[in-house]
Amino acid sequence: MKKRNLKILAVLVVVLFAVTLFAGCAKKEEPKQEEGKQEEPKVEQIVLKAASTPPADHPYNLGLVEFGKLLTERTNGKYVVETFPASQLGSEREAIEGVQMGTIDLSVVSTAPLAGFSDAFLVTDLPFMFKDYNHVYKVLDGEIGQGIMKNLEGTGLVGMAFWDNGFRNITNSKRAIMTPEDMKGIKIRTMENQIHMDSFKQIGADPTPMAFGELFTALQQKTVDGQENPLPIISTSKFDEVQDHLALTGHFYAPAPLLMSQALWDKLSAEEKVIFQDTANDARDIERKMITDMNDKLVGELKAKGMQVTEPDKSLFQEAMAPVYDKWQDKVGKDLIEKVRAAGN
Ligand code: EAX
Repeated sequence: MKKRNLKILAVLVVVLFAVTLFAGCAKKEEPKQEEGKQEEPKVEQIVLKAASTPPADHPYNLGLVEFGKLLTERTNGKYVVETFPASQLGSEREAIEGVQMGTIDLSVVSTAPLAGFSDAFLVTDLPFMFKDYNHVYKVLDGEIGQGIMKNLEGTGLVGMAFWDNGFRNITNSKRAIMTPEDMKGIKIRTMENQIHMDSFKQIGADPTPMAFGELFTALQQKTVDGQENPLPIISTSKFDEVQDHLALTGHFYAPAPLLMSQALWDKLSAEEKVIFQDTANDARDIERKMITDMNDKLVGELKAKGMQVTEPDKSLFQEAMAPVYDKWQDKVGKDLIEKVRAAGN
C-alpha cells in the first residue's frame, strides 16, 4: 500500500473511533412528556448483586430475597437486590474477593473461607466451640460478635449481621459413623480452612479442601468419600442422593455473616446506612427461623429418603479434636476463646 493510502486509512480509523465514542456517550433522548401529565419524580434505581453458593431454595438465597424486598420497600424503590445463588458468581472465596473489589455488593458466606482474609473469625471455626443455639446467639449478637465484625475494618468487607448456616454433620458413602475411630481413612471434603482440616486430621480422616460448587460431583464420582455440612445444605443440595450415611456430630458451628462491599457502604447516606443495617438484622431473623424450622424436620426427611442416621456420642469427638485448641490458641487468642466459652455457661 502506498504511503498516502495508509495515511487516509489512519485518518478514517480515527474518525470512525471518534464517532463511535461520541455515539456511546450521547444521552438517550428522553421520551416526550405527554401533554398535561405530571412528571413523576425520577428515582435512580440501583441494582445490587448478592452472591451465595448453596441452591436457590436454601435460606441464604431466600433470606437475601427477603432482604431485597424489605430494602426496596424501605428505600422507596431506590435499591433492588438481584440474587445469584448456586455459585453462579463463583466459590465463596471468589465471592469474598468480589465483595472486596466491589464487583459483588453482598454475599452470605460461611466464616471458614474468611480465614484467608482475616483472623477475626477463627474462633468460630474451632470444633465444639458452641454448645447450642442459645450460646451462638448470645455470642454473635452481643459484644463479642460486634468485636469480631469490627475486626474486618480495612479489609474492604463490612460485616452486617450474623446469619445462620448451622451445626455441621458428617455424611459419607463408606460406613456408619459412631466413634472418631470410624472416621479413619475417610476422605472428607472440608472448606478451605486450616482449623477444620486439622480437626479432621486429629481423628485420622483425610481432609480435602474444595469449593462447594464442585462437591456434589466429587461425591458422586467418589473423588471424596464424604463431606460435612448443616442439614439444610445437605438436603437442598441433595447430598442424600450420593451419600448413604449421616452422623449427627454437630462438630463445628458455622455462622454465615452477611458481607457488604465497603465501596457500597461508603456511598450510602447516613440515613441509608441505618436502613441497610436494620434490614440486614430483620432479614437475619427471618433467615435464622427458616434454618431452624428446616432443622426440626430434616432428620426425618433425610431418613425417609434412605439415609442411615447415627447419633454418635459427641463428647468422644470433642475429646479427640481437642488438641486443635493447643495448636491454634495463640493465633485465635486465648482470651477470646475463654470469653466465647464463658458465654455458654
Ligand atoms: O456456606 O462450603 C460449605 O460447605 C458451606 O457450608 C456452604 O457453602 C455454605
